[in-house]
Amino acid sequence: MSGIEANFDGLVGPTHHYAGLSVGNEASLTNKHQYSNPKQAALQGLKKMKALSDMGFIQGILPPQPRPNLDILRQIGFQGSPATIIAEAAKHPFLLSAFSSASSMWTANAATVSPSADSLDHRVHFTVANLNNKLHRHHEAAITGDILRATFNNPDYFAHHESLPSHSDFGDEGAANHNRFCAEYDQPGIQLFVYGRQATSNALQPQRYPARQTREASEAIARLHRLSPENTFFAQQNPAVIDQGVFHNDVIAVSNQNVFFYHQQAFVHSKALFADLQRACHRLAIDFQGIEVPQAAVSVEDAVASYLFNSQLLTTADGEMSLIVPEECRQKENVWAYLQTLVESQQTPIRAIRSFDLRESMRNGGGPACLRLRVALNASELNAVNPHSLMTQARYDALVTWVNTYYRDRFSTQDLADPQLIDEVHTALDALTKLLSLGSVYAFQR
Ligand code: SUG
Repeated sequence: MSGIEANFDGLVGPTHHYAGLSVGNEASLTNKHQYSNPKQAALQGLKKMKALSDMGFIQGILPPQPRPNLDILRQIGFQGSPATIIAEAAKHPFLLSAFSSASSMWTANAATVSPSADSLDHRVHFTVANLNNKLHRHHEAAITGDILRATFNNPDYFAHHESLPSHSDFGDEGAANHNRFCAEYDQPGIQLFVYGRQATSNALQPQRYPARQTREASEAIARLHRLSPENTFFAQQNPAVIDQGVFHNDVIAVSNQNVFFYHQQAFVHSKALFADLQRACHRLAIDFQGIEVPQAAVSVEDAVASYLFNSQLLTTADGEMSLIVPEECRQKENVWAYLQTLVESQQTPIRAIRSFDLRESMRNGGGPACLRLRVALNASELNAVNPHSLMTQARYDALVTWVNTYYRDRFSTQDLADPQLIDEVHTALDALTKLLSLGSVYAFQR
């Protein structure tokens, strides 16, 4: 085996709801206060995981986090029994929503991961994202770290780093702003970190929406992961596209092995960037191939509405590539026409398109690529992963039963005040950690 890329998807949590918490994320703001369906959301995610596993890919599962987060509600002064804390917090709906968000489902933001082939110490490195740009996401970091340590639990192979200092100058959103190019997954590659702004310079920044990732954060991760400077690049996302709703780079670009699929307006200084990448890839015998989607074919607005680039670009057993896109791409005529032409042209390795209905997650701005954390592994590293975190037919069946047992099928922000909810969530998560053999990863279990 020449190394694989596993996808670890976040299982949607039982409190999945639409609260309009993410300024800069158009879908989150548009769907504020709509009813959600947590059961359907979780089942849609599981269906994608199972389909990829059936296609022969290694598919992992990362569990949701306990919500509402009582610890943080206590930290901001709510006191008493869980029921009292929730009743008091419900008088501040924004706070209760933020600390009940199921946002950890988008595991592309859980951490940045560097494969062992790129690291000086030959271990797979994980740095948990601090997500400090959003109140409802910054409290994911600690539990995400515990979950990753329980899933990749062998220090001979896996190095886990705490999240970066929780200050906006070190804003870090994880793998959603990180790309890697390689010939084979277990061979040295080129890592490309994409940032939205440089904290030490006001020169180029979006005006309307926040730039969540800083260059300083990306540089810190490259140091922590012990990457070789000559194989590591930092590029700025075009601030104009952030202002149009591209809040993470994975909303406008996706990479796999030697291929980079991106929008014409994705980056500043594109020409220089691509010349650098070409040169560096050539040095490592990577046949770099950029597929630039012109604005004339798919506008940034259409890219944001369809989530064309929030797709998963995967190498199939025959060495060709498939693009896993959200159903919304099929519904946008010009996007779907572009994809048909791309495949039919046979000019690129992309030979098949598969669409998935992920509507529940999409309505909060989370497409196929947001839901997964990529981890490139060699055979020994894959062996060291908690085997119960990997998708099989039996695990899929057990997880579907688990969702059907514990999840509600209609949920609004009002339901967050329900005093039963927290027990319901804890009972569900306790059963889940047994199913995934993760041990007591949650504080409420210890
Ligand atoms: O951080 N939405 C998430 C979506 C994350 C998508 N991830 C990637 N692109 N990788 C976010 O904006 C919405 C929550 C709400 O409004 O209820 C939210 O957090």
